[in-house]
Amino acid sequence: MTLPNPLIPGFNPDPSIVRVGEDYYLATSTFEYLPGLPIYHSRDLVTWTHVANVAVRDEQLGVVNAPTNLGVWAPTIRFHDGLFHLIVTDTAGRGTCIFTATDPAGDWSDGVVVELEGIDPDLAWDEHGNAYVTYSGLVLSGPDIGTHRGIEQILVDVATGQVLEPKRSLWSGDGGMFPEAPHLYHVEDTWYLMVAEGGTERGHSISIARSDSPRGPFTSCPSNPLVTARGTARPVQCTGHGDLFQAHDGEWYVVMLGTRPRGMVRSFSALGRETFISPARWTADGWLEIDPVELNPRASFGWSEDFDGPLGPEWVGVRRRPDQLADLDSRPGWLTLTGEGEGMAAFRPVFVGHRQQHQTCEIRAVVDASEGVGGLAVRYDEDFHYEVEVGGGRVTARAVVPGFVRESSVPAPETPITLVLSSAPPRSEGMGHVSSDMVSLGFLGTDGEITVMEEVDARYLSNEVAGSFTGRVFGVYAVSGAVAFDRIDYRGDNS
Ligand code: 6LW
Repeated sequence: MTLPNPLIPGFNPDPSIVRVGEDYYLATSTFEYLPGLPIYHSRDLVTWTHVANVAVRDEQLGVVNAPTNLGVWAPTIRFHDGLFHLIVTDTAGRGTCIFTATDPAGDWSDGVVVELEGIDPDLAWDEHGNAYVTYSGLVLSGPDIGTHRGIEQILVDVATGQVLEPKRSLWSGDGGMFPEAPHLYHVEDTWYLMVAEGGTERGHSISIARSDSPRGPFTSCPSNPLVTARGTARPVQCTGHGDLFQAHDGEWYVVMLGTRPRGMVRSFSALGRETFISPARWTADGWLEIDPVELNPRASFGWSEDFDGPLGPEWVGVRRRPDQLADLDSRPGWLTLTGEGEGMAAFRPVFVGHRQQHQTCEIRAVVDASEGVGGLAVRYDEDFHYEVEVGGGRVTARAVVPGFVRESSVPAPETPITLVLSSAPPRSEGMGHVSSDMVSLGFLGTDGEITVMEEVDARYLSNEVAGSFTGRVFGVYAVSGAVAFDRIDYRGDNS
């Protein structure tokens, strides 16, 4: 495996990929974050650029009131008849929608709704142009909420979203719980149905079946599961929710989600579910093989944002887009956020964030809070967040998990002030460390040295504890008044 793995670090679960010529486009889930549905682009599978987001307008998604964990789940991106299609479930808003674009790096349509009761919709066409939506029949509302009806399929008119025939049930894996993430592939004369089963946690796996028809009946592969990390000590766990594609050199791969838990046996995944890749191949008897996922982290990298121009597509907000919050004009070269009276516990915080991409990293933010209160935070959701805040001439370090707040405060040395938030493995003692990492909260003193105010066990900001389907997002926020940020510097090691 010469490709970097994670392929796309940071919370990027439920990946779907499509190749057109030598261009690869990949989309992942975004839940309650906006803009929704990132589009990553590559021409070599190594370098990936976040080129756009599908949902950049209010009317495209109903995420503004989405509870944590809901929102936008599991897209499928495909190309047909000269048009890119992305089908996805807006679980607490519009339901299942099909968005289209002529250029995935450009504007996407407002989306048409497909009436179905389920998640993880796939889109595939047969040689007659019939469009099949194959999905996981999880009931998300009403008296049957939580019922799992297995893998189901309908025929749709992709232009209108109209369902053209009653749903049918298909093969739903080999008995694992939560058969999900179905994808249909037509390879030579055979139709393959690939699914995830076992649940997206440590029991996750990928299975496949085949048929002469996209409608089935499907025969299960005797060597299922094709990939799983369950019961292993592999550094990449929870592998599943895969999408198969053929590279322009003819090689086959599967992108899928995985986690990189750290700590002793229990171990905790700070970054959430990330996008991984693994080579695949067809066997002589017409089945697929997928290699176990190998960890191959990129070399250390960092970046700086000086707010001298528009924010890039990688910046996210919570149930609101950054462009609805960020003022880049009042003080050129600075990002000004205006607080609304609540901090990071708000359902819709005044927060502009970025996915944490490394297990070990340091983030610095230069802040002028002379006219307000605000700071630098890392969040899992509104109940699990750690932050270092400045206002009223004082710096406050705060760690919040349900039912507990740890906080300390000291006079602020100067204005503007450089706030520092870092994540590092705990110092190993005895049998090594139980937690994933320690988060340090502090600021740069006038002597250029970092004053660490609090060093907090951060296992609680993980998808094993916080429970969110997302991952750590750090960023800057305002509580009250106008808070100006001159720059953010991010540095991660090769973790
Ligand atoms: C996704 C589904 C899943 O739609 O979680 O647990 C959902 N499995 O495949 C969100 O990632």
